[in-house]
Amino acid sequence: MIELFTASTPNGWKVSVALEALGLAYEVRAIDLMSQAQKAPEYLAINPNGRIPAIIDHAPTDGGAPITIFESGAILVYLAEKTGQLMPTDVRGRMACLQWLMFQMGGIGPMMGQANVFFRYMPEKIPTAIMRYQNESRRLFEVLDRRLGESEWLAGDAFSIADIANWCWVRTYKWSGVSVNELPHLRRWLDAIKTREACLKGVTIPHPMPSLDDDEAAEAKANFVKGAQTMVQR
Ligand SMILES: N[C@@H](CCC(=O)N[C@@H](CS)C(=O)NCC(=O)O)C(=O)O
Repeated sequence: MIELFTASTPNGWKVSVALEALGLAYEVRAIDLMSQAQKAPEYLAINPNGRIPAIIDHAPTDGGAPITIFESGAILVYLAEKTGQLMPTDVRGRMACLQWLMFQMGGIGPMMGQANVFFRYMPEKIPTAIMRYQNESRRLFEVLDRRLGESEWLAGDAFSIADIANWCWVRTYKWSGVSVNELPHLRRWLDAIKTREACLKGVTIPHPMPSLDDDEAAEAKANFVKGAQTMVQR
């Protein structure tokens, strides 16, 4: 059994989507980011970086003691290698998969994350900061669009952990105010992934998120933004 320490955010979804896609048994430990549960000593013993996600695999493949892993990209690689799924095994396919995973970890995630913070959460709106992170996110979207114009999936012919990692972030493009207009290949890929059962389920873990587009969810959205504003100023 795998324990998953997570919250309803793109980095958390990456792992719940992968666990769903792989059909692995897991138990969810919801971490309340607003109350700073991620900085509690008992959680820092699991993830010294004080962030979600993290996992503990109580039945690792080496048959040894439970293994604890933090950093969503490392967790995705671990799960793919544990099951022999969602990552090609030939050297070219494996490297294609890892390079698009790293592209998400080092580019899409940090840039969209900062675009969200400056565009939506920070009470002071600093135009140069907003522009910098939105422009960089859009540039990275264009890189993805070109790749997806030549290949059905990021790693090649098959859906992989690289698609999961990038999709969990790119699907939140409205949160960071970045457009996907005139990116037909990216939109084709976004639409293709969102109907997959594992993806639909994975993004409701640990809780379904209020749609940030939905007027009926206006109150939930206002509370969410207020909580996030408090968090980013700590
Ligand atoms: N590089 C890390 C980033 C993890 C991360 O930034 N997680 C966010 C949620 S998406 C978090 O825990 N934020 C809480 C905080 O900043 O205190 C990963 O991919 O696992």
